[in-house]
Amino acid sequence: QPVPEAAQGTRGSDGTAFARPGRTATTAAATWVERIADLTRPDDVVWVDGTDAWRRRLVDTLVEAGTLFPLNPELRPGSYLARSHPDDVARIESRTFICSEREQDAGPTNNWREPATMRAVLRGAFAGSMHGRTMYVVPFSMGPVGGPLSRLGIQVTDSAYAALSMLTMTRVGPDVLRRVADGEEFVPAVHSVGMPLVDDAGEALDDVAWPCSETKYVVHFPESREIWSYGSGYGGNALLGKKCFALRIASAMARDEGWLAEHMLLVRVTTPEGRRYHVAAAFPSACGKTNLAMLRPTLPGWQVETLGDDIVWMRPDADGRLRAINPEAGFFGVAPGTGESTNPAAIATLRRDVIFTNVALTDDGDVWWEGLTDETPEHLVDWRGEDWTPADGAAGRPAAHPNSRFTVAADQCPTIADDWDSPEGVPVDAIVFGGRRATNVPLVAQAFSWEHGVFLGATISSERTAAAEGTVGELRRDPFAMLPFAGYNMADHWAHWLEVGQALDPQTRPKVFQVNWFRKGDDGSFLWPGFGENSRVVAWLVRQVERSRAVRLDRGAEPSAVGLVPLDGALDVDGLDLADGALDDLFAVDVERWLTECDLTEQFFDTFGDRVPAALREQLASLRARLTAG
Ligand code: GTP
Ligand code: SPV
Ligand code: MN
Repeated sequence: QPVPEAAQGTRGSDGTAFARPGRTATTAAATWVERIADLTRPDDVVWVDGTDAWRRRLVDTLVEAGTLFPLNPELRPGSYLARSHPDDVARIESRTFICSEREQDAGPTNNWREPATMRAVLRGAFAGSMHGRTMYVVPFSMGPVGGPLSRLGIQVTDSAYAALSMLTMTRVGPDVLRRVADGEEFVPAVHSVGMPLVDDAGEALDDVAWPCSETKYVVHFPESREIWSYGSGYGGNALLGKKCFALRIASAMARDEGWLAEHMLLVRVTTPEGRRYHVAAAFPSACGKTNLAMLRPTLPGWQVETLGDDIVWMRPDADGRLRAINPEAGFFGVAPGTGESTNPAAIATLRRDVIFTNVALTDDGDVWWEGLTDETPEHLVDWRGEDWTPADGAAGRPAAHPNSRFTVAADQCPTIADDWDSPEGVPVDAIVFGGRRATNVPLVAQAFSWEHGVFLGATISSERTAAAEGTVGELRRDPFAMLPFAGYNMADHWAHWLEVGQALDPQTRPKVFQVNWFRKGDDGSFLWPGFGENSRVVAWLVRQVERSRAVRLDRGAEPSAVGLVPLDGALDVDGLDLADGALDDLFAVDVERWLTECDLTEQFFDTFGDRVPAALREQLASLRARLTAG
């Protein structure tokens, strides 16, 4: 198929570049790219079409710049290590903005700026910000190209690392290029590391391996569906298809169009009888999505296949079923804690063709991080590029940054479902909300109703992790695991969930559950072994779905104050080596603590004023009534 006219002159046929979109560049995409180039003044503009030649070219550029270090090809073929600037290691929530026209539409959980004011600030920041650099134009698709739930975006970036990562995390290819050239709608996303290579006097400046700026902005205009990110090269700040588009902008689109964009993993569970169910689960950042997505069941006969590990787009179909796709094409997963015993599927995924960022380097040119192996190497180069020995670890300096990550194609995962990229997606049978809670929240509970399920999602609180700046361990509300990712008022998000529930057939509407792998005993250790053993919980909740559809006729649950919990014996703990009393402790409901939790929930709801749906206030009242009745 010939390249459309509008794309000619913007892209060399050999994949090489040239200065500016040519005279035939008349599409909205080309006009927009030209406008951004006029503002940011890169030395050249190149359209990236995702071919292998492009991948190689970006890798070569990054190796030469010292951004990527090639790993030992015998141990880790096709793989590279990047070390970020030590101040550019995670999402920066304090610099993330939702610039809706009205402040109340961003809501109390988002940083809001008046759009015109923010636009002026951005114009100042981006003016000349790419001077001396190449601007890569990366047209991408979230979701299979042309699929009914899929959307296009274009990221322009002066970071070859971001461009290369986008090739793995999203779909980039000549087909996408053709679509944007044909005038198909796209979300424009501008990214600059904010470190031009020419100063105001026109003098050339030295480049560094990881360019970034002290000043950072991650800005969203939900009404005009635009993204502007400045100053950071790391993860969700810079790979704009991910949190910026697929969650913040997409959640605003989804509100307007009757679908859902969520911070969820997606798996297919097959029972020993061969029946298949699909489970979507929302946990806050670094709370176990990738691990559950790649679960290897310890329960005999059960199978789990991976569909997605971070983001799910879901829409009610014509039959009133909720259909879900994973809009991404790769995993940007947490390295620390990923090992053969915890997540063997991830370890197998990482054998080749991986970009590792901020992990440690071994003396034989391979990677290492805390939790990869039981034994700690005697010598490493740590994530900052400094010599490291176990004594440093003992002194509280981890070899890998706690938010170090791997970037890898989804289809390298041995547990990936054959049809993981089917455009129509899969029907969702169960929705799970989780968090990291040392106390209170039981191992698993089922919501009494869709409304109760929305209440469980709305009231998630979780201990903070290293995925974003902030104090690790501090308990905070993270409703729907979307606190940092909602593109509109969180209370409206709850109302939207209630509404989407109405559009679903009650017979097949997903059952909703809450889980907590992180409850601790008095001695401070986890009560539940987690990881592969989580299959026991997954099996129970799938059986509950079967019971709701009369596939099974036995009883599996009994009511507690906080939800339906497994009847004695219904949760299979055969062969599990639990501490004495651990099972009781995992489900214990401490009424006093829960009533305190209710007070905190009321305070939390009050921050949203009258936008909190009445149904959720009613759920809170019912919870209190159940707690005091018991
Ligand atoms: P993001 O990519 O930040 O959205 O995170 P994620 O939810 O995909 O987190 P991930 O699965 O990478 O888990 C992060 C951390 O949680 C790792 O250190 C894991 O070892 C730990 N973890 C995951 N599952 C379990 C579990 O079942 N039990 C315990 N104790 N830890 C777990
Ligand atoms: C998260 O923080 O939830 C992530 C990593 O998945 S990032 O892409 O940086 O947002
Ligand atoms: Mn995430």
